[in-house]
Amino acid sequence: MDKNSYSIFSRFIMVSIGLLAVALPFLYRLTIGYSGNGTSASASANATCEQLSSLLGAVIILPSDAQQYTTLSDENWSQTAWKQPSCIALPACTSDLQQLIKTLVAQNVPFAIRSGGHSPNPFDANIDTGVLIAMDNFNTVTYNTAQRLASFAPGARWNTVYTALDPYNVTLVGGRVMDVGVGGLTLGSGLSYLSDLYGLVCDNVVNYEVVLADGSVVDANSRNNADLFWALKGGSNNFGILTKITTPTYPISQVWGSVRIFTADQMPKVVQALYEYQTTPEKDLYANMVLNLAASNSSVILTLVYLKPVDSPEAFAPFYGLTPVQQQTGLMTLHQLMALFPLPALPRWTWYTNTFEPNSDLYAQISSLLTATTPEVATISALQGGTLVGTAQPINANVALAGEAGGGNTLNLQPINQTWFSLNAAWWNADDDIIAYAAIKSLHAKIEALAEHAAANLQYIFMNDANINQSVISSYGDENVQRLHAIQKVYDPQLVFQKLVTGGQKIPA
Ligand SMILES: Cc1cc2nc3c(=O)[nH]c(=O)nc-3n(C[C@H](O)[C@H](O)[C@H](O)COP(=O)(O)OP(=O)(O)OC[C@H]3O[C@@H](n4cnc5c(N)ncnc54)[C@H](O)[C@@H]3O)c2cc1C
Ligand SMILES: *[C@@H]1O[C@H](CO)[C@@H](O)[C@H](O)[C@H]1NC(C)=O
Ligand SMILES: *[C@@H]1O[C@H](CO)[C@@H](O)[C@H](O)[C@H]1NC(C)=O
Ligand SMILES: *[C@@H]1O[C@H](CO)[C@@H](O)[C@H](O)[C@H]1NC(C)=O
Ligand SMILES: *[C@@H]1O[C@H](CO)[C@@H](O)[C@H](O)[C@H]1NC(C)=O
Ligand SMILES: *[C@@H]1O[C@H](CO)[C@@H](O)[C@H](O)[C@H]1NC(C)=O
Ligand SMILES: CC(=O)N[C@H]1CO[C@H](CO)[C@@H](O)[C@@H]1O
Repeated sequence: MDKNSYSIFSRFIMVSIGLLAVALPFLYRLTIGYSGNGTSASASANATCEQLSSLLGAVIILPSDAQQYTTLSDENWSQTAWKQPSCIALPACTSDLQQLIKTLVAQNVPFAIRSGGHSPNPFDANIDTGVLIAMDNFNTVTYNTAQRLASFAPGARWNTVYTALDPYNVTLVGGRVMDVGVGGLTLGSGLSYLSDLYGLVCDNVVNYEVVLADGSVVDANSRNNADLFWALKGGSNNFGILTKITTPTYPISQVWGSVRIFTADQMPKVVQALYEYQTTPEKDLYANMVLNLAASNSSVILTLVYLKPVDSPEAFAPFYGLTPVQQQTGLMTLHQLMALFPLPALPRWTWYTNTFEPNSDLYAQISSLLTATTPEVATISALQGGTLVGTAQPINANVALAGEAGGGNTLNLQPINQTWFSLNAAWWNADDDIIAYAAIKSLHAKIEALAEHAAANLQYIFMNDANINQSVISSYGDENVQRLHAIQKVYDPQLVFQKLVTGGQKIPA
C-alpha cells in the first residue's frame, strides 16, 4: 500500500462509521453532583494537597495553577471522566510515588490513579474530592535486544511502545488502538491482535514493578512475589501503583490487513460469516478480526488482520463471498495497520460488555436487535452526535490455554471459543448522559437475555470494555475472589487500595 492509500483507508473508516474528527473539546463540564464526604473531606484533601505541595514542589498541581490543572484534569478520551480533583500529582519517579502514598495513607485521603485515561467510566481514573495521581511522566520504553524483552511505563501510549520497537522489526502483545494507555489496558487483562496466538496482554508480562501501600517498590514475577504477580493479571488498581511492565517481543512485522464496509442490510450475512470463521476446525491463530456493527449509522465495518505477509488468507474465507460497499486491503507493518484506525472523536462515551459462545441463532438475533427500529437504538440515534456501535471480538479457546501456559491469571477464563461483545455509545451533550446511560443499559440487558435464552452466556466479564455497574471481579469466580482477598491482606493489610482508591473495579466482599 502506498502512502496515498493509507489516507484513503483511514478516511473510509472515519466517514463510514461517521465518527467525525470534530475539533474537541467543547468546554462542557459535568456539574459536580458528587461532593465526596462533604466539607470536612474536602478541607482535609485540600490541606493534604498543600502539604504535598511543600513536600514535592512542582509534582503537585493545585487548582490555583488553573491552566495546567484544567489541562490535566480534563486529559481524557471521554468527557464523562473529567473531574475536579483537590489537586493533581504528576510524579516523575518512584520516589515521588513513595512520598505521595505515604502522605495519602497517613492523612487518609482518597485518590485516583490514571495512566492513559481511556476508561469512560466517570470515576475509574479520576476523582472529585481527593488527589489524582496522573502517570503521564512514566512513559519511557526500553528494549533489551539480547533478551528480546521490552520494558515500558504505564503512562506511555501504545503508539510510543510500538514506535520504540519498530527499528527492531518486533512487536509485542499490546493494545490495538494507538492512543490508549498501557497501564489500565494491561491491568484489566488486555486484548491484542496477538491474543489468539499468545494470550492476553497480562499473560505475557514477565515482570511488574509496583509501589505498594507501605511505600515500598517491589518486582512481581514468577519467582519473586509470585502471588502478587498472579493478582496483578486482572486485578486492576487493587494492589499497588504500577510503574513498569516487562514483556517478551515477537518477530512479527509485515502483516496483511483489510477493512471492509457493508451496508446495514448485510449485517445478518456478516454475522453468519463470523460464526463460520469462529467454528471452522483448527482456526488459524495468526488470523484476528474485529466486527463493528454501527447500528445508529447504518454500517458494518469488518477489520481483518493476518499476522504474516500473506494475501487473502484462507482463515477469512467465510467473509470473501460477501460484497462490501468499500474496502481497502494491503500488506504493511502491524504498527502501520493499527495506526490507520483513528480514535473516534465524539466527546462523551459509555459501554457495556457481554461474553457468550459462538451461536448462529444468537448472532442473527443480535443482528435484528441492532437496527434503527429498536427503541434503544432510536433513542441514542436521536441524541446530538448519538452513535451506537456493537463490537464483536472473537476469542479462541487458545487465549485461555496460552494464559495457563504463562502461569495463569485471575480471570478464570474457560478454554472454549467465545465472543467478547461490547456495546459502545457516544453522544455530544452532558444533558443527555442519563438518557444514553439508560438506553445502553437496557440494550445490554436484552443481549444478556438473548444469550441466556440461547444457553450461550458465559460468566466472564471483560474489564476493559465493562461498565462500572458490571461486577467484573465477581465474574472471576468465588475461588479467585477469595485468593485475591488473601493476597491483598499480605501486600496491603490496611486495604489502602480497596478503600482510598475508590474508583474502578474493586474486589467484591
Ligand atoms: C478507542 C479505544 C480502544 C481500545 N482498545 C482496546 C484494546 O485493543 N484492547 C483492550 O484490552 N482494551 C482496549 N480498550 C479499553 C482500554 O483497555 C480501557 O479503557 C483501559 O482502561 C485503558 O487504559 P488507560 O491506561 O488508558 O486507562 P485509565 O482510564 O487511565 O485507567 C483505567 C483503570 O486502570 C487503573 N490504572 C491505570 N493505571 C494504573 C497504574 N499505573 N497503577 C494502578 N492502577 C492503574 C485506573 O485506576 C483505572 O481504574 C480501548 C479503549 C478505547 C477508548
Ligand atoms: C478546597 O479547594 C477547592 C479549590 O481550591 C475549593 O473550591 C473548596 O471550597 C475547598 N474546600 C474547602 C472545604 O475549603
Ligand atoms: C527491519 O526490516 C527492514 C525491512 O524489511 C530491514 O531493512 C531492516 O534491516 C530490518 N531491521 C532489523 C534490525 O532487522
Ligand atoms: C474452538 O474452535 C476451533 C475452530 O476455530 C476448533 O477447532 C476447536 O475445537 C474449538 N475448541 C473448543 C475447545 O471448543
Ligand atoms: C451517527 O448517526 C446518528 C444518527 O443516527 C447521527 O446523529 C450521528 O451524528 C452519527 N455519528 C456521527 C459521529 O456522525
Ligand atoms: C451506574 O448505575 C447508577 C445507578 O443506577 C447510575 O446512576 C449510573 O449512571 C450508572 N453509571 C454508568 C456509567 O452507566
Ligand atoms: C477528548 C480529549 O480531550 N482527548 C484528549 C485526551 O488526552 C490526550 C493526551 O493529552 C489528548 O491528545 C486528547 O486530545
